[in-house]
Amino acid sequence: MHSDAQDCLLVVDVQYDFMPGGALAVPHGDDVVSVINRLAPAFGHVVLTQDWHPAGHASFASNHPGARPFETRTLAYGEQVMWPDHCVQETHGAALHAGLRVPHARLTLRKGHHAGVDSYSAFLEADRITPTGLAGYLREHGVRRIYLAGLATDFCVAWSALDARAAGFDAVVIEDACRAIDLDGSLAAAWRDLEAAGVARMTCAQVLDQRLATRSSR
Ligand code: VGL
Ligand code: ZN
Repeated sequence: MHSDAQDCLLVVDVQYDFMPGGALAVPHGDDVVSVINRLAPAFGHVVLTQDWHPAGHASFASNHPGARPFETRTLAYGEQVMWPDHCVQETHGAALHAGLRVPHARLTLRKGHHAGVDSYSAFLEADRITPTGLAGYLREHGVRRIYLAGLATDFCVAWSALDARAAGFDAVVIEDACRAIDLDGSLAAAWRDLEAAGVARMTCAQVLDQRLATRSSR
């Protein structure tokens, strides 16, 4: 028996630095805001994530002599894309988009706060060892299925969905509620990995139809 209380909408990194004109702009990143605003009222449980880096963060090209943005370097924990400085703690770029209408969001989980380790995933940092605590939080609330929306499809959304599956949750990526960076084929690779991991892919309309149908049959 599945109940609405077992579902959670995870809204990933809807922050100004990922919007057009931002420090790490995702093409059409601002389009997700209205889609998420349509989805959110259909969920009783909403969690937001916020990329939240200290100024000296290891994922910033500016902190590695000679590194150019978007190239890959090998750090202590493995491969790391060198990003432009973005989502620095307490800057405007790190703020959540003011157009988001999710008053009932219960938790804003900040990630990427350890200076030496990135965290695309909302569950596990890039060292693949350090948990964020989100899996425990969701389990304690009885959540079994996670719907994902936000930015960017091929980085933080995909890694979060894959780690959700690995942690034993069902996961659904709402494709039109996300936008991608698409670096060297990363978007196609992400969809391949998601499908292989058993992550479902739905549209906003499908999710809303499904949830209306479940509610009216109860
Ligand atoms: C993200 C790159 C670096 C994301 C965050 O939210 O997808 N991508 N930091
Ligand atoms: Zn980041």
